[in-house]
Amino acid sequence: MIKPDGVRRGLTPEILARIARKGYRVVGLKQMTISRQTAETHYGEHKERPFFGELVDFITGGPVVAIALEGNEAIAGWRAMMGATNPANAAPGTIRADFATTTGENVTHGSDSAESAERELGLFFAADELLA
Ligand code: RTP
Ligand code: MG
Repeated sequence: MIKPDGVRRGLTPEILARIARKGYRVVGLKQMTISRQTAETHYGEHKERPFFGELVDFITGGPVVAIALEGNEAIAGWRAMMGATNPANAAPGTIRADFATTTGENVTHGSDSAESAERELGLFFAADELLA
């Protein structure tokens, strides 16, 4: 997902270009505004954390671009392309190192396991919005 800060800053084409250059297949692509309820489900694992309210405010605060990617080891590979959660710790050349300065606004999200990818794809896409 391209988070609201990335969309607002006009980074969508840059990020889609990186995905294309990497060689992933985009099987779903949608610009949307996330409801509070969806955001709270999406980030449910963090609901006891002190930053949860801020995180939900942020992710619902403007349109995001939801992207369904397919490719060899795409979950780990996309997380590697994003870099560390805190941009200060992200390796040079990663999206967060190149385009972000704070953990709170770190431009992109990536599912962290096959289980979370399946859950999140179901949250953001209807079956007929995904290519076979
Ligand atoms: P994401 O879920 O957004 O792809 O990021 P991630 O796996 O790298 O990091 P995660 O631990 O899942 O945290 C989710 C998002 O919450 C915000 N966060 N803020 N203030 C803080 O200490 C803090 N820690 C995490 C970040 O925006 C992070 O991407
Ligand atoms: Mg996460």
